[in-house]
Amino acid sequence: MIIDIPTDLEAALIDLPLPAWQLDDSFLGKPTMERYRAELTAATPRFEETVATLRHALTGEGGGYAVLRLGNLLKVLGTDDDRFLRLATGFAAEVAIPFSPFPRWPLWKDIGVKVDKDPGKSSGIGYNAFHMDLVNATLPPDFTTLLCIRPDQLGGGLSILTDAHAAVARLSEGARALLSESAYHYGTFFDLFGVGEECKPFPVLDGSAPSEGFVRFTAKMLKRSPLGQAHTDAAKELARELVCGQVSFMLQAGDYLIVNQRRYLHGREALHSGQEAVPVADRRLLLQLFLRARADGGSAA
Ligand SMILES: O=C(O)CCC(=O)C(=O)O
Ligand SMILES: [Fe+2]
Repeated sequence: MIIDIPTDLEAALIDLPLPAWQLDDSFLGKPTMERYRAELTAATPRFEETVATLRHALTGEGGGYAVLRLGNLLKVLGTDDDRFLRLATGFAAEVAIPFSPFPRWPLWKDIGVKVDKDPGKSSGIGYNAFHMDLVNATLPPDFTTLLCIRPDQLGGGLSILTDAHAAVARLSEGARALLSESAYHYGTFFDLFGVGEECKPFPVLDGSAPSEGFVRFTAKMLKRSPLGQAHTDAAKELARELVCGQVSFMLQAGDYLIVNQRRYLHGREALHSGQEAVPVADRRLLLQLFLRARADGGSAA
């Protein structure tokens, strides 16, 4: 779902003096969240309206992801300082608590374009297959968010999304049974914060009621993790269904994609060929931020 910011809200946000954020153990600090909320809600009643729409798109019936259009704000505020990022952080904090699972990284993590990296991975140039972020943690982030600063100027890198539970519902009984076994593993787990322990091996389906819980899946494990034949086949069946149900769209500069990881999986189409010729400073750039749901599921800062 696409959410535009009403013009009068945009105007009110541009001049808002949000202070630099403070972290508390890798989580956005409570004083920062309270201050951002106070400033944002005082600026205009339209803020709370937009936030209500956003929450509904992410957690309401049939929902699971949203794109908040912040392009005009990006255009006016630029990226020379953090003013634009503070506003995005303010919106994010209304959904859940921003945090960084990588203690040595800043709160917002750069996803640029590296032509010599594994193409299927985060800042690679290839197809980044359907996955959830931090799939091998016992407590993956409830939301993953991607703020587009620059799209691929050559026209590639579409974002792809798919309803994970809908795909599971279309599987055969046999595939579902195999995916419920602790037979899957992916990736390394090193120096992470706020996401629990390493989960290895893990079941893709954890036995919670249909449409609840994570579908702990990454199609990348089909290539990168050795699995038995039956479990591989079941995972391939799921991967096919995920692709059948996919939507894809191009994030524009300033678009802020928020994904509820308990409902949707995400990925990216390959960037357009010819990235080598694009100066690094002009290449696609996303900023990634993770969110942890509040214990009451609500919005109290
Ligand atoms: O490049 C993208 O659009 C998505 C990247 C991604 O999903 C990730 O880094 O986890
Ligand atoms: Fe991802």
